Amino acid sequence: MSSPFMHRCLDLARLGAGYVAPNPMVGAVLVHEGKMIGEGWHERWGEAHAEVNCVRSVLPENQHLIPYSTLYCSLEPCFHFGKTPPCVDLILEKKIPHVVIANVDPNPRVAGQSVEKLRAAGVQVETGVMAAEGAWLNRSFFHWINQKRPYVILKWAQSADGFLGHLGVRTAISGPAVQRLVHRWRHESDAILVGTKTAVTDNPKLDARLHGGNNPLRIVFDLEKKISAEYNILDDSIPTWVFGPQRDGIFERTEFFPSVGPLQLTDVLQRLYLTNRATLLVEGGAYILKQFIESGLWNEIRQIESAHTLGGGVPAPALPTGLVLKEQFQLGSDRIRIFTGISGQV
Ligand code: AOF
Ligand code: ZN
Repeated sequence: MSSPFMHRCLDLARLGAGYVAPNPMVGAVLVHEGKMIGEGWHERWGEAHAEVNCVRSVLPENQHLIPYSTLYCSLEPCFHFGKTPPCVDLILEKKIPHVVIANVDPNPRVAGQSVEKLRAAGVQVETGVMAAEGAWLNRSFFHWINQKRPYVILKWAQSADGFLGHLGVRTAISGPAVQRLVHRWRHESDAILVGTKTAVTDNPKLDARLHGGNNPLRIVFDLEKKISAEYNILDDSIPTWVFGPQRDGIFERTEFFPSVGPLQLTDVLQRLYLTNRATLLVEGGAYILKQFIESGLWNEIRQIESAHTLGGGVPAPALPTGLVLKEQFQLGSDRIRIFTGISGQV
């Protein structure tokens, strides 16, 4: 069931992308007789929730309308005292008679209790309005809460003839518009991971400078100490985890995790989960992507395909079977396709 007001909530929610994780992105609007009199969203982790910002935005001359209005929220209002008081109590205090919700909050501290409390107080509550769109928007949060693991996005750019690049040489595949998009994806992720070869061949900074906003944690595998100190990833400018032996030198933001035995991707994911990181973006290269695909430890694939051919090089990973194409669009001469696994894996 589509609703223009819930649509607006979801658009507002999205403005929090990259700033609220591991919290969900949430938007709220207050509607009186078909007119919006307030709107707000959860803007930053630890700060006011969407409902609070929405109620605060109502102009003084409209405040008397609040007890006759409908509150649309993309997520069930919270029930708990977290960093802010419960939104459910704000709704009751403001005597809002009707609440429309996209998704019930899977957080065990909420989990339907606010819906019950509102109904018990005589508030009319509808749930499930644009629930699929809400669940897609907050797929990382839902996965992180329900599966106790970060949501893993595999990203790669390939030539029209299916190559990631020339062996051992930094190879430009996609155009400048895609580069900016990838920096947005980085900003929206909590961590980015690359393998040793990518760190050495491409020497990426793995920051979000072309977009701005937050830089995610950088993660690199360097089990055999092949990345020398001059590489960007070891510049200590951004929090970084290196899975490999400790290095000499003074590091303030770089942590080393010497591993005993072969590296377990599940250890990395567990460490991310425990440090409240809900989205991991894996940026290659071929070997690392294959490891994630073969172990089934992924949720989404973002494949960028250029219109140009390379004529040879490192082959792009084969797409797993049974994918669902969720979104596709063109940026310059590049095609972007976003897939999930057959179950949606959300
Ligand atoms: C809402 N409205 O806008 C959001 C909600 O640490 P806290 O206090 O910010 O609480 C975070 C939890 O609250 C989060 O895990 C999720 O269950 C819910 N998020 N709830 O009523 C909002 N962002
Ligand atoms: Zn709340």
